[in-house]
Amino acid sequence: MIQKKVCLLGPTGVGKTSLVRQFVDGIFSDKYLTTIGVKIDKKQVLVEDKTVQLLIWDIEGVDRYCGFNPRYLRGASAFIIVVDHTRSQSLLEGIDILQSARQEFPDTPAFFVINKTDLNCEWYWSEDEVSEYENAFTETIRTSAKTGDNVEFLFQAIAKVTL
Ligand SMILES: Nc1nc2c(ncn2[C@@H]2O[C@H](COP(=O)(O)OP(=O)(O)OP(=O)(O)O)[C@@H](O)[C@H]2O)c(=O)[nH]1
Ligand SMILES: [Mg+2]
Repeated sequence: MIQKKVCLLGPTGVGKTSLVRQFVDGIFSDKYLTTIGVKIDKKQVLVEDKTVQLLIWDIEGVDRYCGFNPRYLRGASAFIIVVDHTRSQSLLEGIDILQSARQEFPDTPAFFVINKTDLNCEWYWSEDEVSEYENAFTETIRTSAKTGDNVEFLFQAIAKVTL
């Protein structure tokens, strides 16, 4: 079977772990337990008659004080950079994270995931702002780990680019 490593990266608390839980176990919790280090999950997806085993590396959130360990990204077939659409600052942080990853891995496909779309917020980014940033990414997908909206679609799209 084909195995592909994909890495989830992003600021803290944007919903990386929740996206994995929703995709792998079909569950969502409102509780917030921050990830320390990295947690690896597996799930098989079917892409055009091929079974791909995704090894999903859920990496601890990046914040002002603490970057991410670039060694975690080694051998990844794709990156997923997650941001929170209710926190406009997280978009800028997401771009910084992409740039750091790109320094060492310039050619790895990177998906831009705008999560928590089930929540309303007063600080919606303008479409112009977002599209300016989107250009840096392979694809942009809006998700909700809570409702499950687009979660399956995201990992299917990821599996597809890794082949
Ligand atoms: N409403 C809503 N809440 C979400 C969603 N995704 C995550 N959350 C909540 O946001 C909080 C943080 O979620 P996590 O999945 O732990 O975030 P994380 O990015 O893994 O955080 P770190 O491991 O600290 O980097 C939790 O309270 C989740 O319940 C979503 O799509 N919608
Ligand atoms: Mg986490």
